[in-house]
Amino acid sequence: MASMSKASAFRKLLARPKPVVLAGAHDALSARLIEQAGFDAIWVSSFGVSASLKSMPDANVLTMTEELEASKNANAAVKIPVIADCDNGYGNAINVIRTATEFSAAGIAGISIEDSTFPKRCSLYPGEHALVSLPEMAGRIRAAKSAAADPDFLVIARTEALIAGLGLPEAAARAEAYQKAGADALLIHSKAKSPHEVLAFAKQWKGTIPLVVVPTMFPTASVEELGQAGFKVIIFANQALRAAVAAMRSQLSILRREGRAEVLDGAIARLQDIYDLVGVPQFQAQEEAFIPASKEPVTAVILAAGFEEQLLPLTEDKPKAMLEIKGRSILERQVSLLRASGIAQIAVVRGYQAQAVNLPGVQFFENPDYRKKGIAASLFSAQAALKGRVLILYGDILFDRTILERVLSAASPVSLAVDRAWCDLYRTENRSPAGAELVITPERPAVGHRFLPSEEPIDILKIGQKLHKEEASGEFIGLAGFTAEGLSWLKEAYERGLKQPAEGPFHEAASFSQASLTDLLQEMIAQGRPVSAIEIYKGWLEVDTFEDYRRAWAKL
Ligand code: SPV
Ligand code: MG
Repeated sequence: MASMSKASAFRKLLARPKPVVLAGAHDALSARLIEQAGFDAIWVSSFGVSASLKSMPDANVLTMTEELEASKNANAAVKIPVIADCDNGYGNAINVIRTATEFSAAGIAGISIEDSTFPKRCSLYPGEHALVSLPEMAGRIRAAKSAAADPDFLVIARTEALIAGLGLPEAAARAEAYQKAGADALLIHSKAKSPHEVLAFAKQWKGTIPLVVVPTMFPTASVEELGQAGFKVIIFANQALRAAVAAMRSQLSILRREGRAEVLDGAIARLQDIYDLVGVPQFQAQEEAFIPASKEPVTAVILAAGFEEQLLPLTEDKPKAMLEIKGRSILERQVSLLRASGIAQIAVVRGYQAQAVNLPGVQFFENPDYRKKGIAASLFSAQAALKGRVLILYGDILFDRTILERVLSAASPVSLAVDRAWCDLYRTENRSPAGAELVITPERPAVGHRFLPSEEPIDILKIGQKLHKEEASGEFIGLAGFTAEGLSWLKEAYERGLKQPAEGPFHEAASFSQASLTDLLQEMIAQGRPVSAIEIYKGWLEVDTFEDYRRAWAKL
């Protein structure tokens, strides 16, 4: 069922026995406050919009479209009907046609059109107030009625006869003629200091359309009194704007004098009040409903402390991670790939030739004991970076971005990139790269030159460098993702290792201080923590030997 138009809603208000009470808004926020205060409808005041939008006089200086925009903003912010103050319709009857067409198409409940000449001056300003002739104004009213799309759209005819000093008889004659021309209501405006003029008008009024009044200059008149006198619609046109001006002025002067925002506490709206007013709770609910959860920031920890003899003399003055391949070091390539994948926080653990490891925007940690201590110790020298979601990578690997993306998007607490191509190498050539870190998964896939990785994470049953090769089913490439939970398990494994006797073996390591990352991972598995494999097939390189280095040059 189509919901009732705001024009019909306003007509329903008019059908109630009691007066319909409006307050003037100048924008969306003031309209919302008016609605919250319990007013029946909104008056979008030309006085208020001119003042707030442009800080300009209410004298037809603003355009129809500016008033329309303000009315649309107010209308969109409230459920109650909005009546727009359209001054004189912005010109003659032809202008009025466009005005009525636009405002009714925008869902505004009704407009007020007055009999002032164009350009007008605000009724309340001192000076002369000129009116168009009665027939011309009657033409404006007929024009407005002919143009409205919604048959319930209200055209309020406003006479300024009393404002112009033309007296009650002229006001009465005009009012009667405007009703005949089709007006849906009659606004009799007055700037007398008491309501006597409008009360006298109401008393003589024989018409059938509702009477409208704006008690600005005779503020003692109450809704009750005006209602009893026969007024059906009462508009408090500019009090909201004036309240805002008075509050802003006094609080700003205090703030300027005291120079500390706290002095206004209690006198100004709380932030939560503004959040509620503008719908922050709904906004949050919409975010949850419609925006996929934003990714938690990831910290990458690159382990680049170690020293390996086999690449000497290339690595005489720098660690492997700083080896250049076609103008950029491995580390530079890693960092730019990580950044391209949205990882801003990057930590590098350096040890061997630490002074040669330098890159802007990267946080450095040191493992000066790199000769005696293993990778686990290197990793935990970056303890301060081990927070939230963490990606750990060896400083001597280069890999395809899709591998990184798959590890980053994995939901499992611990996800290791595992290359199934190792199985092919071992089966066909019966060899395994020196120092390869192998894993055992429940199935040993029959791979070959065609391979489709599983989308599901696969349990790793065992990890290490000394696994039985017949049982191994892939190679850990040195890239691992941890959720905060996975990271807490890694820390637990490390803590347990620290507590064990210094001399005893720790999984494959001769002692805990020499433990590798695989030993920590094996400790986690032994404790029943799930460690998953993200299956890949090739797409990465390790620089461990001259042959690797030569291959890296050839491939990149
Ligand atoms: C307005 O609020 O813009 C009005 C009422 O038209 S008055 O300012 O009294 O003219
Ligand atoms: Mg006005």
